[in-house]
Parts: sequence; C-alpha cells; structure tokens
Amino acid sequence: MISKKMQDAMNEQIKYELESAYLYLSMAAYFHSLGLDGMAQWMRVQTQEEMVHAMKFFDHIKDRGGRVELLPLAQPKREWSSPLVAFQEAYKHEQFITSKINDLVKIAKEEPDNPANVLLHWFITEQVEEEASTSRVAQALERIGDSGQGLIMLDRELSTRTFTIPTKTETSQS
Ligand code: OFO
Repeated sequence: MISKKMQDAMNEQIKYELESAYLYLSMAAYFHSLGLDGMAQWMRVQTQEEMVHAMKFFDHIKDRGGRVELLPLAQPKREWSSPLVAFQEAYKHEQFITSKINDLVKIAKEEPDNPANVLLHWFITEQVEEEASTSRVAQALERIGDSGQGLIMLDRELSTRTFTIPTKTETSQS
C-alpha cells in the first residue's frame, strides 16, 4: 500500500501535470489566435501527453490502495509577447516539472518505495525528452528571429506532430 506521504506528493503531482495540460492548451489557443495552427497543433498534442502523465499518477495511487484527491488548478496565462517567449516559458515549465519529479524520487528513496521508483524511472526519461523538445523549438525560433518565412516553415513542420493513444501498459507503471 502507498504511504500517506507518497500519496499526498503524487496527488500534488497530478495537479502539476493537469496544470501543464492547462498551460499548453492555453498556448494552443494563443497560437491559433496568431494563425500559427502548426504550433497550436504541437501544443494540443502536448496537452494530451500531459493528461497521460496525470493519469499515470492517478492509476498508481488507485492501484496501490490510495485515494486520489484532485486539487484546485491555477488559471494559466493567456497571452505571450511572441511565439519565442511562449516556447521559452514551456521549456522553463518543463524544468520546473523535472524538479518536482526529482522531489518524488527523493521521497521514494527515503521510504523506500520500490513500485514508485519504477514509475518514476519512466518520468525521469520522459522529462529529458520534454525539456529537449521544448528547448529545441525555442532555439529554432531564436535562430528564425524576424523572418516571417522561417516562422511559416517551422509552423508547417510542427503541424505534423500527432498524439498516439498509449496502450494499457503504457498508461500504467511500466
Ligand atoms: Fe511536460 O511533462 Fe508532464 O508535466
């Protein structure tokens, strides 16, 4: 059975993951408002991935006899001064999420909680990818600068991102 300390920490992590989804959905709306539908599509897929992250913690708490508690979500920002600033913020946000995963890893080691460790392993790898993907787009936008043509090309490239519905095993711990 999951400890009260780990349950509370994971319930808080569900909130962070849902706030990530909320933030990226708000960014999708922002990009649509600029006519950058490719960047919006990228953020819509990101939103779906964040929902999967939240559900991994949800199922983990449930499967270990704990009680999921949904905490209030903060309202996300709705405007950014440029696409570059939005992606820079997404990158910063992912660094924040990595720090939260590291906090959970610390608790899992202290307890020790082996099942949580297995789950968190997946998140450690995922966060490397999450930071890399947001920072890659931010860097591309930095290189593009004021080039309208460059922005259109990047927008087209990002429009190809798709969401793959995870299999049962992918949505649980492994
Ligand atoms: Fe973006 O990784 Fe979850 O929050």
